[in-house]
Amino acid sequence: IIEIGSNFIGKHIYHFDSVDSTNTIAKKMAAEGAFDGTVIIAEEQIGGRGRLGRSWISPKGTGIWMSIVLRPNIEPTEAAKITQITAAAVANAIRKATGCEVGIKWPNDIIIHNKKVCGILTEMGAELNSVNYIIVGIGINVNVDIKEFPEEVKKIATSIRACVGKEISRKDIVKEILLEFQKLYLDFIENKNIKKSIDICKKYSVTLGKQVKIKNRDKEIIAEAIDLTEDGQLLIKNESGEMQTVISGEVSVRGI
Ligand code: BT5
Repeated sequence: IIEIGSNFIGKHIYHFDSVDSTNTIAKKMAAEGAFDGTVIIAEEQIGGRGRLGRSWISPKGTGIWMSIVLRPNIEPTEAAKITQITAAAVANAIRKATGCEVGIKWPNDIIIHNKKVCGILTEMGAELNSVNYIIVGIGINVNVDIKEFPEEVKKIATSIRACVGKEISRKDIVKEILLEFQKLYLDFIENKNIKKSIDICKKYSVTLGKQVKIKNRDKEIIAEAIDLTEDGQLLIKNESGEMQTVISGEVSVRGI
């Protein structure tokens, strides 16, 4: 347990050497009654996960691989809001701690110079219409050596070290993320909206105003990304000029 947490998010921090996936550990701990705000951090993940069964490369000692256990009193349909809160918190935190000008690619990527430096994986445990727990997983390439990545990931990934030009303390970044996340998350819990987070997501968005390709299951559409709704959904204008909202899915921004 490392002493970097605040009075709520990160009050209890569990630090592991090597795990399968911090999200899997967090789920298990949540099911066994872990406190709201518990944080799990690992030096290395052997089975780090992305969305839709994809894998997340998590080499030893150089990245931030962590998960936060949350127990909000919300409906399952609201879980996607947590991803937006997290993206806003991580973007703000990396900017503050490193000075790197990160952008947010809706819905779950933090990017630097058009390359992915962080991914977010939100998972949920729910019964009927109530959320039992939400796990938000955050993976950040801090001092990771991207040259060691497989060819297809190397092309799309970057690290904070590559941006700053030197090694950066992972602890400083974790600390900043937990503080930022707590601020934005409490605002959501107390005021029942995510306005502050959405404003940050809009400010740093690399998606808005661009042509995007949206893949959802078998369907694929080309559209223009117009705005984020107050719930954090993407508002798009499709090829026939109609506006519609997208809850989640694969979004590729043309040119990125
Ligand atoms: C994500 O999925 O971006 C969510 C990643 C969440 C990782 C964290 S680490 C702590 C916690 N525990 C876990 O097991 N997971 C969470 P997605 O949007 O599906 O993107 C996955 C894709 O990103 C892969 O298919 C690769 O192309 C690429 N990728 C894999 N590892 C990467 C890395 N380290 N840096 C940048 N891109 C990577």
